[in-house]
Amino acid sequence: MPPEREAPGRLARWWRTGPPGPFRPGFWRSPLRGPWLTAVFGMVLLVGLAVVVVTGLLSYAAYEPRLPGNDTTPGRGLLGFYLFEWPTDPAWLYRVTQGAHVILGLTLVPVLLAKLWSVIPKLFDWPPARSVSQAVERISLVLLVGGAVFQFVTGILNIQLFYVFPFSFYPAHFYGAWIFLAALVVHVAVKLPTAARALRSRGFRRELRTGLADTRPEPPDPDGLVAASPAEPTMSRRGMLGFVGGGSLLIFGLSVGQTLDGPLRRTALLAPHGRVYGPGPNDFQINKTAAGLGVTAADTGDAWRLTLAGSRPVALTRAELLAMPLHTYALPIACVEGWSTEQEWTGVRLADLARLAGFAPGTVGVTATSVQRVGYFGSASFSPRQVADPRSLLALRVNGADLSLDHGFPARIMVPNAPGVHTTKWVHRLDFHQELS
Ligand SMILES: Nc1nc2c(c(=O)[nH]1)N[C@H]1C(S)=C(S)[C@@H](COP(=O)(O)O)O[C@H]1N2
Ligand SMILES: [Mo]
Repeated sequence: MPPEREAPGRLARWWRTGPPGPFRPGFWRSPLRGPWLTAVFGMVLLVGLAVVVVTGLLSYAAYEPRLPGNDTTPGRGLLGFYLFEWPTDPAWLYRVTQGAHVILGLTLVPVLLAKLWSVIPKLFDWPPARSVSQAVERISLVLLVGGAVFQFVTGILNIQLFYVFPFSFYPAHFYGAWIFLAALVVHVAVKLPTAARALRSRGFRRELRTGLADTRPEPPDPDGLVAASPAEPTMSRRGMLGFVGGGSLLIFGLSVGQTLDGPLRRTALLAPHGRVYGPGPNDFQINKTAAGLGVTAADTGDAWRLTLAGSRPVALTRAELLAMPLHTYALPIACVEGWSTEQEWTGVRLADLARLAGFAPGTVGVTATSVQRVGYFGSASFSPRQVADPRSLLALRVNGADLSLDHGFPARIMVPNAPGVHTTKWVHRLDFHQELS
């Protein structure tokens, strides 16, 4: 036979059998893979990720992105449909929602990896598409898996303060969330019946009582998760669930301390924020030091004034501020990175400063600006409701001592339930204004 007639035949055969290795059905041999195991991991992820998604969307609302200068994702468009005025009560709410977002996200990493492991043969399905609907499903899985991996990787890099990605975290994590969420909704709608059937196919308790000797593969399934030629088990399903659950528990235990005050904070070995940061009352965590942001003694020394810009501009020295009525409240700093700490802040009410600038509290928002000249987060805007809350302070002291330079001396914003990023340090200017959106 002439070679030019033989070539298409070989190609056709190659196409039928697929490339060698992971594309061949016999390649994946774990006897534990199967729809039941995948469904168990899937259900844990579904519940956990629902909380991570909701707390993530709440975090965006907490940033009050409709106020001037606050939006880190200016092109949000319709994606801001759910925004609402972020409350000042309870003061600890963002501490809890953002702590849950980050710690639960970390805790789910082993489950996510196990879920991906359990379906990995599907990644090598051959031929690439048997029908149009199957092609669409596979493309949606690229968005689902890609979206999940992207969200976890950017989130974890951000909380580790590794800003190695060539884009800004906030818009990337925000848009990534919506792509992932859309793919997740489609995936759940398509797979829920299969997952429910799979979960009913074996008893969970019974599985927990089954040791290695009695571990058998699940019956062959139409999706081809179950190995065509399974190897001998080296681990029971119980062992697999214990391994993954134990990994999650370990990560939880090594990160939950970042939201606790007191000695247990040191158990947060996975968070780079549990260390000791300065003398006595000012000994609590600092991400950004004054030196790191180029804030000098000249910026914050005797020449420093607080300017109240408004209908009646006023400039105040720190001594004049200290002579005003001072109030003390225990308020948390709750960073988007998940760590938080409650301290006792003393300062002048933002409402009193609004009055001094000629405004009735409740009628004006405020933009606070730092002396800082480089880096992000040098200013933040607050709603009229936030300004009017009696616990909203321009803090001058913490835990009975003057603020240290690294904690924002001479003056720092503290607003109940505001995200940490808005507790602006080294404030030298407050612009009161009526704008709200
Ligand atoms: N001027 C200024 N204030 C700032 C920041 C900043 O970078 N510059 N960081 C904010 C962030 S992100 C948090 S979580 C809190 C606490 O950060 P710290 O640990 O650096 O004090 O301060 C906020 N205040
Ligand atoms: Mo932060």
